[in-house]
Amino acid sequence: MAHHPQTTEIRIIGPRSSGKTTYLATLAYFPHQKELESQLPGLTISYDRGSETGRLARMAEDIIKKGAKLAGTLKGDVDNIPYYYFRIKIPTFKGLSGTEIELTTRDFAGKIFEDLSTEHKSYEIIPFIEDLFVAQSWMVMLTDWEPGQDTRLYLPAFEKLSQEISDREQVNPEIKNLRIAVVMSKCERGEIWPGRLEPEEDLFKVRLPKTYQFLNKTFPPRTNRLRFFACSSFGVLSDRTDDFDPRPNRYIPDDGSSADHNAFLRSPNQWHPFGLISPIYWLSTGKNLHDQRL
Ligand SMILES: Nc1nc2c(ncn2[C@@H]2O[C@H](COP(=O)(O)OP(=O)(O)OP(=O)(O)O)[C@@H](O)[C@H]2O)c(=O)[nH]1
Ligand SMILES: [Mg+2]
Repeated sequence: MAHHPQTTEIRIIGPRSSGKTTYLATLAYFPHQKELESQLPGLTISYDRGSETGRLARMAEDIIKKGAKLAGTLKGDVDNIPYYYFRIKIPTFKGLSGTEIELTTRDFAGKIFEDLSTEHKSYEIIPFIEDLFVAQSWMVMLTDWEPGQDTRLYLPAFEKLSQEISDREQVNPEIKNLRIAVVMSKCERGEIWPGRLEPEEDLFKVRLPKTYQFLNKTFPPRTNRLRFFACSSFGVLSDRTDDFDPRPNRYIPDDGSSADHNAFLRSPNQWHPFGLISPIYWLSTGKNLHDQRL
């Protein structure tokens, strides 16, 4: 175990309803702590219960667990966006040395990511972009696989961000240390199952080809500046290998609303999220955690 915790500051951005707040609330509540404890003793997530992070955990308990969904995050003013602090301990396993991460995060409203791709909004988002560069790590959470989104929304937003990165690198070489985790959320969706997933090849390259090409060219894998991940805050109904029930742990209202944007947790007693910690681990250490549970 490392003696000095790694401190990592992350900004979470991504389009509306991509699952950012649900991700953080699930990370705070960590519903599968007990299951994981027996398999990975020493894995713990802690924070001050009385803080904003504690409020997140209570949102998971009072809203998500009861089969409702969180309200969309308001764009607000950059100074009013809360900071969430977590301490994540990861035990030594599978040849990876354990670590302790002191994590600071902020969750941006989806509207901000969407404004990145809109030229005439660029003035409004300057303070948010400034704040992105306060952190060394970004998590960009995406969810839509509709082909239109690839070129209409994601590509222009990433072009804008990478333009900002290269402009600022000229004057501040430290920005070369910035890492970006691009995370596909809600991956319990039937198209992919945990354990059969190579997010980069099976998901991003196929579903979001233009965005993928651009990112792969701008941040080539050898630079270790950008990686692709997949997660699900809801998970599937069972994650036991001897009783593999791959049904997504979600229900979709039958009012015709989009499955990608409007799902609820189905069975709170079988709540096994996956892929929540891997992007944080990589952002913090630059190394990959090859474990789908995490
Ligand atoms: N199927 C599924 N739905 C999810 C998952 N995580 C979140 N959702 C649903 O996605 C919708 C949006 O979730 P939010 O967490 O509010 O999304 P957000 O990115 O914070 O949205 P904004 O605050 O508007 O930017 C809600 O209906 C959630 O229940 C998941 O892992 N799987
Ligand atoms: Mg939100």
